[in-house]
Amino acid sequence: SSMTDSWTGEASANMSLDALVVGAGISGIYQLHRLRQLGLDAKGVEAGRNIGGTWYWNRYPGARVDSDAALYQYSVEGLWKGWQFSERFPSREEILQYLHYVDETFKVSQHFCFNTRVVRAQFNNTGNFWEVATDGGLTIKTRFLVMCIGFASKPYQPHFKGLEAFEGVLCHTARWPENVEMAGKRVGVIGTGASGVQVIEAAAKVVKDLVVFQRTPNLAFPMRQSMQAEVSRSIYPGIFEQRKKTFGGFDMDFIPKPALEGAAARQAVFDELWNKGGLAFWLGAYDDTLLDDTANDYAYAYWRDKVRQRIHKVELVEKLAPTIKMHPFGTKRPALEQHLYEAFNQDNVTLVDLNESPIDEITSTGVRTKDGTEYALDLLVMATGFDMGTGGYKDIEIVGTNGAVFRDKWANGVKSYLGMLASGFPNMFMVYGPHAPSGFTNAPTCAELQVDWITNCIEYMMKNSLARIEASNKAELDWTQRIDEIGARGLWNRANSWYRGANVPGKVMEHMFWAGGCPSYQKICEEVVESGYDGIMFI
Ligand code: N01
Repeated sequence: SSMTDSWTGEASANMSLDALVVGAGISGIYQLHRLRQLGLDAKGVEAGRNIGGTWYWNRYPGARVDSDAALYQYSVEGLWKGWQFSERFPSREEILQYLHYVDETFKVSQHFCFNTRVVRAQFNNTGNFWEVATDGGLTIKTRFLVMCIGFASKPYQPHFKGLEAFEGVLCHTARWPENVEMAGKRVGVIGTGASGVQVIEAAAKVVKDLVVFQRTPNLAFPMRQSMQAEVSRSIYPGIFEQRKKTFGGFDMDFIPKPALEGAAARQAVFDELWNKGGLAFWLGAYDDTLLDDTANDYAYAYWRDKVRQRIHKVELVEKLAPTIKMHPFGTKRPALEQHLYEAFNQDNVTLVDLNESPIDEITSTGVRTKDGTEYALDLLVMATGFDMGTGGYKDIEIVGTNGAVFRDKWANGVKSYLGMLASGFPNMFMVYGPHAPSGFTNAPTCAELQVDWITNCIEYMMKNSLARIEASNKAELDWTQRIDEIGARGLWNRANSWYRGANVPGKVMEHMFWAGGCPSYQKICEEVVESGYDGIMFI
């Protein structure tokens, strides 16, 4: 599975593929495997130098997953039977090892052209194929174009005044250079999302000084990391079944009771969820937590009081765990922490509250805030997240029927059918992107759900000699409206989260993902097939 024996894109000028997969992450690996299994002439392109997607790019120290290991893998029998993660929440390095292990079976990396970015794709309206151009000058004709670029492929970095003047090392968590070490350095971190939390924990152990620039505290949960003994293989089929039946595609689900059930019972339930660790306190909580403000307050108060016990610098208590929640609990994707609050207790760690004193300017030597304080830094880490959902798509010039450009189609908001198809852009599929459960679940769960659907759809087309698939305008409008309605049900609207595009200034504020849970999403996708592909036009 090394890149040396991979497809290099030769002879692509005359190449006519059945399918081209864009992206060699968790969905792209599985998608290419499934299409080749069908006997299609399918290949892939990937901007990175190797497989891994998110796990290839996000090489900041401390990167690890927030799903239990058993859930964070493909449910393919031949794979899980032979693999064992060493930790409950595996590290980036071990996930990459896993993906290379997968590749020994799927053998897809040899069909990916690495170090190659798709810059343009134009649909040929009479021939019903895509003509794809890459940054390296390849052109590839393909019947189907399957976008497996995920929802976090485009990093977001705010434009601070003076950024180019900084003489130290500047790096985004998702573009960490290979030779940058934090040990002994003066390190600044802007952003306290999941990436920020992990890099802060890793930095606090080794740096000389750490300065964290915080705008919003992370309502993080204890990860409760542990080494994993050999897991009995007999539990896996059950776990994968459960994954299909729960909101987030995890092995837990909301408690079908209101949090108002009574203080004593609630305390016991909260204690249990808290002790379980991981995302249990979120996806295993009372089912009104994300819908009802009072229920939400109970969860927040429990979290706040737990966390406060660990904060020893009095001046940080209100900043890290405020008395009153600043947004409803759980309406931003929670991060998992291992020793975040202990890190803030260290003498060499400083928290700068950007609400009190925003960043005024980046200087040649560090960061200056509005109150005039200068923080001297050797390394400035941007843990500022991603242009979620749409960013990766907008970077590519995708031209559909009648010259329509995809980024224009989405300029005023995402429009799709099932998050997989778009009207005006025939024969293009999207995996793990906007309008799907993506942001609420994890990659293997969502990828399997969508990739299996897409593969079955393409198989159906082959069997029926169909050359072209396209979502109808009406189906797309209905789906988009449904995404909005379901998003509007909960407390989501009250948080400036990437779920709603709020993290990137100027971006359309909208519900970007299907907030109805994995089972309902899967059911709808199945019903579409059973109805004879309702809302979809074939030629
Ligand atoms: O990005 P984020 P992320 N000035 O958008 C701050 C997955 N993931 O890379 O909250 C100052 O969450 C911003 O502040 P605020 C996971 O799904 C998973 O951390 O907007 N600060 C925020 O604190 C996750 O949710 C794992 O006020 C600015 C931070 O930057 C998703 O990826 C690990 C700013 C961005 O946080 C994204 O996480 C890592 C500005 N101008 C990622 N602009 C695990 O599995 C933004 N910020 C554990």
